[in-house]
Formats: sequence, structure tokens, C-alpha cells
Amino acid sequence: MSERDGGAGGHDDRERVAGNGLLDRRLFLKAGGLSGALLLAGRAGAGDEPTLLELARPAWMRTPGRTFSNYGQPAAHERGVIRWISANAGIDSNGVSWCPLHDLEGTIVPNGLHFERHHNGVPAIDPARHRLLIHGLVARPLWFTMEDLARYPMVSRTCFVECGGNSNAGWRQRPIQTAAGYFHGLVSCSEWTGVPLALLLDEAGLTRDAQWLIAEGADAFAMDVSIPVEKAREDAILALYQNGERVRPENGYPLRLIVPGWEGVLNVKWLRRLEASAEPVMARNETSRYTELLPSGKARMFTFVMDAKSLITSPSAGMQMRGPGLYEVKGLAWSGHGRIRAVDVSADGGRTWAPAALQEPVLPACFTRFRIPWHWDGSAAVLKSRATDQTGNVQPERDALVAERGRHGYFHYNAIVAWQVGADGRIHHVYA
Ligand SMILES: Nc1nc2c(c(=O)[nH]1)N[C@H]1C(S)=C(S)[C@@H](COP(=O)(O)O)O[C@H]1N2
Ligand SMILES: [Mo]
Repeated sequence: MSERDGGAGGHDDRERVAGNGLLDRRLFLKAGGLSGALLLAGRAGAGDEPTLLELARPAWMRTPGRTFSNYGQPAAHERGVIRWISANAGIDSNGVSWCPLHDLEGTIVPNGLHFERHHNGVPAIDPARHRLLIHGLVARPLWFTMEDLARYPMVSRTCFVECGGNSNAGWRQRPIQTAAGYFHGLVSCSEWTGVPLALLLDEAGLTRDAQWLIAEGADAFAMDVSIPVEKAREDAILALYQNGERVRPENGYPLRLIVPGWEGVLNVKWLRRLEASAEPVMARNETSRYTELLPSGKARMFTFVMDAKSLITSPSAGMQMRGPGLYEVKGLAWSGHGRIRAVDVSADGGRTWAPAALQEPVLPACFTRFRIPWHWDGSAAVLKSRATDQTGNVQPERDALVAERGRHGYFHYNAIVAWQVGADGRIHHVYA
């Protein structure tokens, strides 16, 4: 993280809005609000400083820069910003890669860093030889080439895709110590563009009994799941584009189902078949997986919607504070139920809370960036964030979540995340 050490700072006590140094969320927005509070300019950095001569005429101003490129790549100095791969030993086509949320800003995840979950690898699909079939309980079975689909009117939806198993390390007895994204980064947010599914369902003409759509992918797992027709009609799209370019192979090229706000598994990649049915197919991923035994002895299943969640991405686990002073505490919040209404932040482990600023636009089922200024006095502190969505769904404390779901859970972990800032400036994940 960047260096921030404003000493005593320019803010006064009226700007303190909660315990342990949290400041008014409007502080950074007010004209002159900073008024010397940061004063970072001209401070010596750590180690190898450029000389004044070098700054006057840097090496890269003395020769022409390199030429154009057909497809741009991140700066070489950013090569540490990567997905963290966790594939199954022996079967490396099955597993996940984690999105480095702790290294990113704003709300859109670059395509090359979108998390991945493959059950049997990324298929090498020739788009000219790929078809989408819509059949089952329909008046007219239809099939489409990718070119056919590209002729339909399209819409864009900026939304997250989150694996139902994201953050599952939170169920463990001891807090996992890893960077925020390698704990919570089975979620990413993109602008997806494609054909509203409702349009094609109308063309096929669903019969009265058609309550479910069984979606199947063209991977070597032939992954299939069932989706209620009502949701499919409401806002699902057949995505051809991801952040302006064609969907990446890892994320479903040439065609992917997007089901905004619902479990990642429903967003079938490499989509090849939609079968209208009266009943769900009872596939592996809706029976042996995604079914969870509760303390009552009942099991919950078809828990489609991803609940309200947030986490502080900076400062976060593994980062190092650069001395006492003013910092911006920032992070991401999202909910499958709709828009984020509020994010509260605590610097004293949840004793007192203050509302963070929500960066516009605040969209349904989309990452929302929150920010709040914090004066760190250099002593131990515990940072937490708590999201509330437009339906009033509030992110629970971990104890409450475990009490409700018991210890057999694996999916849908959305508890409040706590980062402990030590007096030495190091940051650890804690259950607090
Ligand atoms: N065909 C197919 N679709 C799939 C999967 C898969 O393995 N095969 N994985 C699912 C799961 S469990 C998730 S969380 C998301 C992951 O999407 P991503 O890899 O684009 O992040 O895709 C879903 N769609
Ligand atoms: Mo998933």
C-alpha cells in the first residue's frame, strides 16, 4: 500500500465519527478537507531514491519509447498482481484460481484477473462449430450459431459472479493467514453484454409446465444445473462480451449464461443447451454439492441468492502500515438481493461503527466500492466492515453465522471479516 504518514494531521475532533480514529466519510471530499493532513509530498521513500540529476532527465526521456502493440499487457513492474492458482493435486483441470482483490481498485475486475472455477478445464471451442440448443418443454425447439446470437439486440449488465464456495476458509477453526483476495477472491465483477434470455425463451415458446431451465456447458465435465424460469426471464443474459471484448476462454467463450446475483455455479460457461423442464435435473452441483445440513437436522438446498457481504481490501492481511497517520480504509461490498444500502466500518473490533462513503454508481448485484478516512494512532486496532443491502439483509458477525448454520457448512460464508493491525504495523486475519 502507499505510504501515508501525516503525523498529527489537519483534522479536528469533530471529524471523529467512531472509536479509535475513524473520521467523517466526507473528509476527503470537502474543499481543503485534507489541509495538510496527509503532507506526503517530498518525503523520502524507503531505500533507493532517484538522484536530482536523474529526476531532471530520467533515462526514459532520453530515448524514444517502444513501438505499438496489437494487444496491451500490464506494466512489467505489476507482474506480481496475479490470480492465485489452487488446482487439485493430480487433476489440474479441476480447481480454482483466486482474484487478487487486495491489489485492485474501483469495481471492475480486468478480464485477465477474473477468478476461475473449472470442473474439468477450459475447453478449446471453435466458435464456428459451437451451437446453442433450446429444447424440452417448448413449442419450437431452436438452435443458434454464435453469429445468429450476435444479431439479436443486446444489453449490458455490470454484476458480480461469486462462487457459492467463496470465503469457505472462514468456517475453519483458526483464521487463515493469506491475502484478502486469496481468501475472498472467488468473486469478480464485470460488464457482461449479450442477449436477454427472455427474448429467446419467447421465441421458443415455453409451455405452461416449464418451471426450470437445465443449462449445460460444452466442457469435458458437461456441467449442468437447474435455474428457475422466473429468474431466467427476469434478468439473465447470454453473454458474448466481457468488459467490451469477447468473453475470455476461461470465463466461458464463446457463450456464457449470466444470472445476476445468484451462485456462480448457475452462470454456466461454454453454454450449449437449455432444456425447459417441469422439474430440476438434480445434478451433482445441486444435490451432493450445494446442499447443507443445518443444526436442526434439516438440509438447505437451492439457496440461489448470494447474501450481503463486504470486506476491507486495504489495509488488509499481509500488508504493512507505514507509520501512524491518516489512511483511507477501503473495500468492496456486494449483494445478490439488489443494491448496497450502507457499509459501516469499525476500527475498534465492532464496538463502534461509522458509515463509509459509497462510490457511485451503486448498482444492483454489483461491486460497490466504499471508503472512509482513518487516523491510525500507531496502536493495536481491529478493522471490520459490515454491509447492509436494499432489502435490509445485514452481513452477520461470524459467531452468529456459525450458530445459525452449524459446522457442516461449506457454501455461502458471508460473515464480517476482521483485520488486526498490530502496533508493529503488520496486519493479520482474526476472529474477533
Ligand atoms: N460449463 C461450466 N460452467 C461453469 C463451471 C464449470 O466448471 N463448467 N463452473 C461453475 C462455477 S462453480 C463457478 S463459481 C463459475 C466460475 O466462473 P468463472 O470461472 O468465469 O469465474 O462458473 C460456473 N460455470
Ligand atoms: Mo462455484
